[in-house]
Amino acid sequence: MKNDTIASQFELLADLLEIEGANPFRIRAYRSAARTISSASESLAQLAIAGEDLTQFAGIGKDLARQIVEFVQTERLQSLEELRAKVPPGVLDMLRIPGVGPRKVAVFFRTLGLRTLEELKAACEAGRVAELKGFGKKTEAGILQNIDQAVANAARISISEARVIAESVVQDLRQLPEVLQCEVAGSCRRRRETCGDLDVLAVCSDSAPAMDRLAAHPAVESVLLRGDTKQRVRLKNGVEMDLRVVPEESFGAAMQYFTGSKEHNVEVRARAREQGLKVNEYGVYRDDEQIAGRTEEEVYAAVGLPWIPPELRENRLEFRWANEGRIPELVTLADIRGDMHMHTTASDGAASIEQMAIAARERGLKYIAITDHSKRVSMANGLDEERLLRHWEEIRRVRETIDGIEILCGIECDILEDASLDLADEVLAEADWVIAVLHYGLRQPHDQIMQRLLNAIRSPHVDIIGHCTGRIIGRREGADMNMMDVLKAAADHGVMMEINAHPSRLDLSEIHAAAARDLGIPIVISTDAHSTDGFDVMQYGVDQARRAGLTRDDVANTRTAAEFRGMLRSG
Ligand code: DGT
Ligand code: CA
Ligand code: CA
Repeated sequence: MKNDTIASQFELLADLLEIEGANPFRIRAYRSAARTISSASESLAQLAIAGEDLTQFAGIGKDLARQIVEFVQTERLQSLEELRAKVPPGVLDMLRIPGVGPRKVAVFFRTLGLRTLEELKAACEAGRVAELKGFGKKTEAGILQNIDQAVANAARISISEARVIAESVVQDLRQLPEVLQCEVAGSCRRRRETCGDLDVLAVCSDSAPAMDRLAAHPAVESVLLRGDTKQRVRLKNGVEMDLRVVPEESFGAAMQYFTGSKEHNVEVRARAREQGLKVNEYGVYRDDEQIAGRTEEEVYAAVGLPWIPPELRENRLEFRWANEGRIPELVTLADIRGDMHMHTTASDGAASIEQMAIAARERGLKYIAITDHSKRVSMANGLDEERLLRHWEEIRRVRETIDGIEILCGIECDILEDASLDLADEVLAEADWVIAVLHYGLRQPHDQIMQRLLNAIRSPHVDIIGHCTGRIIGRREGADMNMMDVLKAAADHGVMMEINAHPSRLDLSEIHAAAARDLGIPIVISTDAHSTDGFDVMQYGVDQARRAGLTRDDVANTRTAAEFRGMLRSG
């Protein structure tokens, strides 16, 4: 269990307490514990399991230590369950509105008695929020403007959250002797950026134990519907999950059908029809005879198609590739050899250069770039020229002491609002690796954003543009840019493009990553790790690359360190 998972429980506890109107000291204690936990470099779960005294951490007293152990051992927190029972899930959804925190939500819930986003919207429209003490017309208008987005987001979760829950359910169900096969389907299997609900399929000798087991899973809040072959549950995070029990001879057909996408399935069915066949979730049929259905391969083969990786099933290019017999061999996590974007304690990371390098080596990486923030990002303790030069010296020192991994001296350099770079050219010229990024002024007009990106691309020191659009999925739109023009400039100047693997960014999108590949731009998949756990997100970046149809050759950090260095502009 990750520190962030534990920390998020205490953040949620603090939010719920604040909404409840609890003692501010208690709320602050939980928040500070959450911060301590998420920035700890050791695994709290491992310490808890080893029986270590957790009160050694600042801000963690006896009671909190006991709760951490409880959560690590049972995946539940009694205190959290009790609070959840008092606050309706729709009230927590209000926290997803930009600019609305627990203090405001407390007023909506306790003063106005609002229980859902819809009720809050109606209250704003009726002017009741503007009348509240400490609010006003401007706040009310802001909420109204953002609430529809929050309604849309409330219904979808990130791919990382989806995968953790879906895979835990599947592992759990597979333990039952009555469960013969069990897999995740739907958008989660296609690795979309977000999932609206989760779809799980199983073959069972008896479906009742599987349904009981799902109902008892720690992530499940309640059972919404239960039949002989289908159960729908509501999860604690607000999304729903379907468990479908299908006959063994239909498992492949059901996987194919429920993996989707709908658009992909429409085309599969059309192809089947052309051959006088019928496809549904039970199998492929000629007249009334089932000719395939047990495996997906069989289903695709029966309609004259090769098996298509789920990440490509969006009815974009996969059928054309299938016709031409060239479904790409997609890049895999095992192909990745380097990670070119990460932070240390020099800026806002939780681990030292050494700790990051060792953790990267443990994950099998052969090279990394340390890329702390530049000075504009003052709240992340960004580095000015002088500190950066000293930091690089430190990196070179560490380099001498660690075998088996190359460490490049890098920097994540802000592209300032006036389109200049945050650090002097002489210093950037000394770097092994410069990532240029937009952090501030993302809402500037189109022309200014383009000016900034194009200026950075023209700088001879910039190797790559990081998280190009600046979007935060579900929370913040990317900057207003013409991506094709950005990519063309990058191709002209030999600048690479990053797929930022963090599940809240996944920037480039799969569409933009495919466009970059078409222009011959080397793509680098990077974790942007802020701790040693941060390396774990590489898989999500690889999934995004797979959805773009990228092969190992398209991804620069699958190369050896020497090959990678040979691809840099500076040579
Ligand atoms: P989501 O849940 O919005 O993230 O996206 P999906 O793709 O998981 O969609 P979902 O859960 O509604 O359905 C799962 C799959 O089942 C979907 O990708 C294709 C298949 N499916 C569901 N309903 C239909 C339908 O009405 N027609 C067709 N052709 N396929 C469907
Ligand atoms: Ca789904
Ligand atoms: Ca579904």
